Amino acid sequence: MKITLIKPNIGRMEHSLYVDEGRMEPLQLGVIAGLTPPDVECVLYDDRCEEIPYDEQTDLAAITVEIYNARRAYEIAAEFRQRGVPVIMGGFHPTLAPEECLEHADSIYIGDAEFLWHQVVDDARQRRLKRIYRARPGIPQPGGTQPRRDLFKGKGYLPITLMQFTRGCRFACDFCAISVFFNRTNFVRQTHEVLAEIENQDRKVVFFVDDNFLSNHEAAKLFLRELIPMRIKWVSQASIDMTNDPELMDLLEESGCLGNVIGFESLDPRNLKSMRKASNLTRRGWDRYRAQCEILRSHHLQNWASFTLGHDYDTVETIKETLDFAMHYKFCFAAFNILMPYPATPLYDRLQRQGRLLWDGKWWLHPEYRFNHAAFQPRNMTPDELTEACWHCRDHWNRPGSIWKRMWDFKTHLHSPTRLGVYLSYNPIYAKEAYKKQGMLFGLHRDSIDTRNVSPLRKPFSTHEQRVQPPGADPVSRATAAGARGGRPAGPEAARSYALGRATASHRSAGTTVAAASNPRTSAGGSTAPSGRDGARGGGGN
Ligand code: B12
Ligand code: SF4
Repeated sequence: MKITLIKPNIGRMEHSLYVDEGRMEPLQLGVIAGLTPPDVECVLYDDRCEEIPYDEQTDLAAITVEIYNARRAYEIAAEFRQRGVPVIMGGFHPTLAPEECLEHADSIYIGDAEFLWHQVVDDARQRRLKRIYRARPGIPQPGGTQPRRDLFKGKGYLPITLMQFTRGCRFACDFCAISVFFNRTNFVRQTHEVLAEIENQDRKVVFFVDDNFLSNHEAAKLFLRELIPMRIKWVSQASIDMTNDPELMDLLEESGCLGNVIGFESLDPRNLKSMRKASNLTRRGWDRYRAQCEILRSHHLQNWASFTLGHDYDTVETIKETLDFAMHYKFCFAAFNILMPYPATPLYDRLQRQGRLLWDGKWWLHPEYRFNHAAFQPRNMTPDELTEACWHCRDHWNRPGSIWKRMWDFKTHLHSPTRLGVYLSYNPIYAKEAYKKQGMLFGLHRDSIDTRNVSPLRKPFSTHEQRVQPPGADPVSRATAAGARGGRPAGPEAARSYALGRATASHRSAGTTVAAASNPRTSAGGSTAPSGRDGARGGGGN
């Protein structure tokens, strides 16, 4: 038997496939191949960098699906199914939006592959796949399953090994898909199994892709003590409450930690409270992360600050202040992400109840939705203003002058040649990808997914409305009133700008071009497509 493992791309530039030059190994597919009995042949195709040979013989296509690549995943599934190849989808999106995925696959897999994949393989051998496999989340790779890293060779991934120490997180931030998927639980691997996996690969730089590497401080300390003799350099993702624990901070430094993705999310404690970001609120009182940032710097950590922007107390001005904050602390990287409503999260449910979801409530399926555009009606600005404010931060952050200015920190980037190397090699890559990805469309074919029936949530309206009531007014009536008024007129120039997407320098400086309707099948209004670049990561995590 042969199984074809697929990692879908997010989408396309205006007229061609987007090739992610900062792509990393698709660890989940390596793990699934590692769980597959050796008599079954596994091949891996990564849509981010290569053509998928649909006509090659195979017995099962197994696709890993996240919300951002769902539309593309459905297109890929359709190709296989047309050729009679059964398709199974697994990952975050099938787990959090199973009914939608079932419309596009023969079978869906809920939860972690470790627990029922063997049954999928058996059923596939007998050509009796079930419609749904319901597995649980749990300790990753129990028994020391080794990912099939040989499948990653020759695909041009960044030279960094992806690995897991834990999965899940104990916190419950209201926008976070992790918290829902893992039900606020953090699952920790056996230390000796992780150490064996480090020994089994040949790189000295590891990215622990944990949702919150430091969710459990005591487990992390035990692991870090054992990690010190391995003499590797590593990065991960972790919550900022690490700075409350001096012993943990020392161990991070001693074990070779170069830095972590940290969810700062917001500089306004009212936002942090309303999103339930417990990890970021200290009893010491609010000092805009000053104490935490100094502790991080004193351990020479090169952090990747991640912000979610568009919370209810945010304004255009406070969003722009986030850029000043990030520049002040000279973070290694920063992601200025628009707050995104992911299905099954408390944030999504709240915005849905309040009638504030845009793009028919399913932005990830909408043929006109573009990467890094607002997908809900913010409280204190229009969706376009939110999109543009985030673009402003992202654009300024990724400019060469910014990279140059931020480099001058002797406690972090200039503390050692390795750190400077990381700073100088990865900043240009991420900046380039950020500019490329901004405003990208999802999927390759505009009409491949029929969105007429995917809108149980609300009638579409333009994303272009102006603020119509003062902050704090009922968002439902505000959004509806704004929708009824429609947006700025969309003329031929607007249509052209939209077709061009982001691309031009004048778009970058103007920040705004008028775009097409929120749903071309049902509306003729306009929306805004700012040009620009993307801030790499975020939308939940740590
Ligand atoms: C590392 C990581 C990244 C890396 C990239 C890694 C890579 N290889 O390319 C970076 C930092 C670049 C990144 C970027 C982004 N990421 Co990311 N990322 C992660 C993270 C933390 C870990 C992924 C991982 O490798 N995990 C280890 C593997 C083994 O676990 P897994 O993927 O969950 O797979 C297991 C199960 O889900 C299941 N499974 C998965 N697929 C399949 C398929 C089949 C057939 C079966 C049976 C089972 C199965 O079994 C696997 C083994 O247990 C996840 C969170 C998470 N826990 O997965 C977020 C996550 C996937 N990312 C997310 C997002 C939003 C993004 C960005 C869009 C952020 C942004 N705004 O730019 C970008 C773009 C992603 C893209 N598609 O290009 C979201 C997706 C939300 C959602 N609802 O789908 C997640 C869930 C984080 C979150 N907090 O919500 N990301
Ligand atoms: S955002 Fe981070 S800290 Fe909050 S629940 Fe998600 S992973 Fe945990």
